[in-house]
Amino acid sequence: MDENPSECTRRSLLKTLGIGAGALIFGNFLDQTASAQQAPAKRVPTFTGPAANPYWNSVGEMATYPQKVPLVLLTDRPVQLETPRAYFANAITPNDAFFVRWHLEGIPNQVDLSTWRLRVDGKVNKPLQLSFADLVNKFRPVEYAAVNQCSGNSRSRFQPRVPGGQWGNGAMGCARWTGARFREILDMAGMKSGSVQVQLEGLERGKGPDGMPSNEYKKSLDLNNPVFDECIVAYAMNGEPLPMLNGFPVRLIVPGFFATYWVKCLTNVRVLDKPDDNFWMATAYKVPDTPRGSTTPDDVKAGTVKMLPINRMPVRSFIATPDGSTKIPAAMPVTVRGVAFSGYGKIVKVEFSDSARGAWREAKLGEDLGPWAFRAWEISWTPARPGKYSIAVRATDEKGNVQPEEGVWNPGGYLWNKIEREEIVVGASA
Ligand SMILES: Nc1nc2c(c(=O)[nH]1)N[C@H]1C(S)=C(S)[C@@H](COP(=O)(O)O)O[C@H]1N2
Ligand SMILES: [Mo]
Repeated sequence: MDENPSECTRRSLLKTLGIGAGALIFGNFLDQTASAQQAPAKRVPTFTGPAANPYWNSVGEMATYPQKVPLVLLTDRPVQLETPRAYFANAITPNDAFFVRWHLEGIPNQVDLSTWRLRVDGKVNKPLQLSFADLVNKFRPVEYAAVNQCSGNSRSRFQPRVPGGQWGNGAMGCARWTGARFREILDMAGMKSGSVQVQLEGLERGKGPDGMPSNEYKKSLDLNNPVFDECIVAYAMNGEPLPMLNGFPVRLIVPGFFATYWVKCLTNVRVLDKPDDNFWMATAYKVPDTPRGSTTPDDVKAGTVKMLPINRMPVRSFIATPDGSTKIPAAMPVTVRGVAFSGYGKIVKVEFSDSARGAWREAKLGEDLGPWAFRAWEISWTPARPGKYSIAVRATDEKGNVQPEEGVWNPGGYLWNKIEREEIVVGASA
């Protein structure tokens, strides 16, 4: 973990934000493009053809939102956008291609930093109101790369199907996050004894999903969970201000944990002396307390399944390329590329196979960006003869967790991590 991001990044960030120059307003530039909430999304034609793989981004429409390249549109109220597959050939996902997911319809499209504050209250000795400049200047900056993955990533694979956004594999991304240690902020406020959780809330309001609350999205973290000391309140993403849609001005980073806790546009931090029982903690984002969080519709109906708040992300790996859109001739080497990650620690091995019955070969791992980041990998593959190949990868993490062949099932559509096979057609040699 890099404790000393270059001063240069910080200085340029403060410059970008106009801090020091007296102009503390940021976000107005969105007015010149479109507001995520008021302007209709610009629609561009879908990519179709051989690249349309049933296991990836098969939703039919692309949309452009402020500060974003065209992304796969799941829903526009609330905004849910998926990152196209090709971006997962690299360990870092660019800000403008990073997926987007909100629960409420009324999301902020600008934030005035001259009045915005991060409030810390509840069971504390000294409530705080920190400005953006306070966060940047009063705390030692911490920087690390970490994967943000939606709990429902790959939900469209579930059989029987479950309600919720029918994501392909693109509800994930990895960025370098820079920010202040959450623990240090809470130490400044001084938590009272008997505190058990810290609740997080962002700036958005408005209608929630059908049957779910409006005007609030609140998540809480256990103070005694070791992840607590790893959390940062991030004010930079890949060395830049966070895009509005990804939580400008600050969001919480909870490395190794699913994104539901990574609260965006964070503005209220409340120390609690009893466990949070709001809908988003007590009802939503719960997983069965069973191996791999898997159960059956019958057991759910019988009401016998004990549920727990979702937490760490199981080990996963993905092939970004080839994706079936380019012709692959036999007897020619192809470089297969992708990423792997685990919420339980560093990736130690990625293996590739080109047949459902075939042996696994070890891929070459790319740069190590730390335990919570995507680990890029690549391998050279030479399909000997024309025909159909079933290609797949599987990753192993430092705890010895390896991706299994079997899927999971739970009512929320969470924790998908099985090995995914893909059919590739190889043509006659050139
Ligand atoms: N304020 C706020 N933060 C939020 C959410 C939200 O609805 N509101 N959704 C969470 C969920 S479920 C996901 S998947 C991630 C999505 O992060 P992204 O939009 O930056 O990709 O944000 C998390 N943080
Ligand atoms: Mo999510």
